[in-house]
Amino acid sequence: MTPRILRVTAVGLLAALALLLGSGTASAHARLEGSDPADGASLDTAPQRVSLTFSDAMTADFSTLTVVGPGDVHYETGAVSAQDTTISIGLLPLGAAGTYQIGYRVVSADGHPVSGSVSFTLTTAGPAASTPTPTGTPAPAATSVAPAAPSTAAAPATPEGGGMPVWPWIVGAVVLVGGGVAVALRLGR
Ligand SMILES: [Cu+2]
Repeated sequence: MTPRILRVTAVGLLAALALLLGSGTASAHARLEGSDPADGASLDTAPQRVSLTFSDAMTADFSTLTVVGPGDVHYETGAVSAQDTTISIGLLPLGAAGTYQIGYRVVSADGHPVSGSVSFTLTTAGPAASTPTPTGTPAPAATSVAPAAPSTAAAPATPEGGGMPVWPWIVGAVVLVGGGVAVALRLGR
């Protein structure tokens, strides 16, 4: 092996390493880092908007937010808006006191969908609770199945389990062995 080949193999090894290191960070899923209202918060005033902050920059495309209160009533209104790492949606006037669940489904920068929910408690009935609601009619059970999991049919999901390619390791091993041989040859001259 000539020094030129040695140099070429060294570049190859560095490229393989960069690919390995790079794939570790680039394929991280977006993580929920916070919300407003915070998960588990108790509020006596109804918020007019909810927002969620993630570990990655978010886009409104393919992001869905739902806010579901007592009786499986939805309160989200308007479109999801995104700014940097935060997505938010407006709320209709909240109704009964109780638990409200903020459900989200977003797509990570690496294309993987991420979903989950946080919840807050409204301790004082919101403005909408003062409007007369039908009483004495028990709500039919399970009219809406899984309200917190809206589907975005167009989410560009990439198959899970593709994982890290094996070939950079093979390239790296071959290059290491080749480099070792070349160094041994040079030293032996
Ligand atoms: Cu991912």
